[in-house]
Amino acid sequence: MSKVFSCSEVCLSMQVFCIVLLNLIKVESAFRMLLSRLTIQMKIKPRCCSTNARREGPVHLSVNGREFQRDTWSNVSSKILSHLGKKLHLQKYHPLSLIKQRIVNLFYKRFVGRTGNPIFSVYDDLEPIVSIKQNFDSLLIPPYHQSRKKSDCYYINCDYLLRAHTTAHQSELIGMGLNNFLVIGDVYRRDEIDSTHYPVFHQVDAVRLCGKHEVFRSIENGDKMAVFENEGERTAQKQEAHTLEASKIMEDELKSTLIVLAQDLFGQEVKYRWVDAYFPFTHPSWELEVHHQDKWMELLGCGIMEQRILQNAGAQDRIGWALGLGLERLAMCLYDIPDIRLFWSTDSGFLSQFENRDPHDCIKYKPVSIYPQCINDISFWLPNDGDYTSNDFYDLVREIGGDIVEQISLVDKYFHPKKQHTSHCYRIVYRHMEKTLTQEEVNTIHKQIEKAVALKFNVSIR
Ligand code: FA5
Ligand code: MG
Repeated sequence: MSKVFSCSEVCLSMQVFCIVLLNLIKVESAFRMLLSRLTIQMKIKPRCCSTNARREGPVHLSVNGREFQRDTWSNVSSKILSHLGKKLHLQKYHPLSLIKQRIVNLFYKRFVGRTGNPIFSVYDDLEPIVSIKQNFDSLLIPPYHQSRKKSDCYYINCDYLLRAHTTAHQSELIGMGLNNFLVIGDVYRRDEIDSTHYPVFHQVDAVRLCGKHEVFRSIENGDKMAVFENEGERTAQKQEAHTLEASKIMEDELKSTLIVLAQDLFGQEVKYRWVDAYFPFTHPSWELEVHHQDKWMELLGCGIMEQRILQNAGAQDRIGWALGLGLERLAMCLYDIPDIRLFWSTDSGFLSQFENRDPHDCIKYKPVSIYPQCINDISFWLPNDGDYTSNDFYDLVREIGGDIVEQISLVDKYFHPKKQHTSHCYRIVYRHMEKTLTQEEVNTIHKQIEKAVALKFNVSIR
């Protein structure tokens, strides 16, 4: 028997049906939306990364107080990152800082404005974290150039890396309107490991841009000459945009500056040679080599800046030269430092050899012993006669301690207002070149020094 529904029952069934249908439609549209979002996300690739470059999960990297997302390009280790804040070139009396000052002084002296003031400005504390654009694109380095490879650089992720050269800041500084500047800082490269290579080293870049009047300032009828030419040709000697005259004058200024620099550092008699080179950001390009200890050593790379870089940075009415040199190689030659790792040493036996020295002093590094240091302090009231100088004390210590005294420094001065007496505290660092000194051996010598001080200066040891 067929079931007959009442009118109210039919209405209720219809209502339930409609609600179920509506809910199904809602679920379906939500599902569609989710699907379309997923599709969009899958279609968008990260800006410069290869497919799947982003790693899954929120893995972050903290560098210099900034947070970066890790991806498959990230290859900086915590060991490399630990070098970031060291800034050896800014540490007073560090050998790299001494050489840096010498180079800066030369540029200050050689390039002065109408009023006699230096025209070069110095940027030695720019952040070493740079973008792909800064390190490569802005310098016209081709997309598949070897220097961009993950095997050659320290990448933070696919967008940022630790600068591989100080040239990374060139385009930005020109864009800010600068014409003459030096950039000095730490650079990071994955390279072989030996006594002359270290993954972190220091470079100086110099850039000089000149307008027409500066280029031809010392040429008769210079105002009739041109820096640029239309439909010019690129040859081994010049770029298509430049006249041969302008390019040659800039080349001459660049090369003569660098010869003066080489002579300032290595002496007037230094033997040097120019070697043709290639950089994507300069043309023509050269390397300067100097003859040192029977070997030719590459000191720097340089050239006439690619005009397209100047155009992109808004300095299209100027022509420029640029150079980049490594500070470690220079310092190793000048100071006879045998191993590049020594620059990172915090051993006072190394650092004290450069302390209180002038950038223009001739300093020759003496190898530090591999045996440990022993440190003892000595304090005494100074003699009342007023003739005493710390050097008197240093001589006496040298006389008694001989070569096992590696370093002496005045670590504390104290003036007693009632007694009107001054006291000095000196720290003596003992270290033998051929053996480990025992504390007992050091104490014996230290006692002899105390006795000699008391006797010679007629003072009492505190
Ligand atoms: C460059 O880094 C270019 N940016 C230089 C440049 C700037 C050229 C502006 C033209 C215009 P290069 O990789 O050759 O070039 O390095 C320049 C200098 O850094 C070298 O001449 C050398 O003195 C030093 N240098 C390079 N690699 C090392 C290293 N692994 N260890 C120590 N010093 C290095
Ligand atoms: Mg080179």
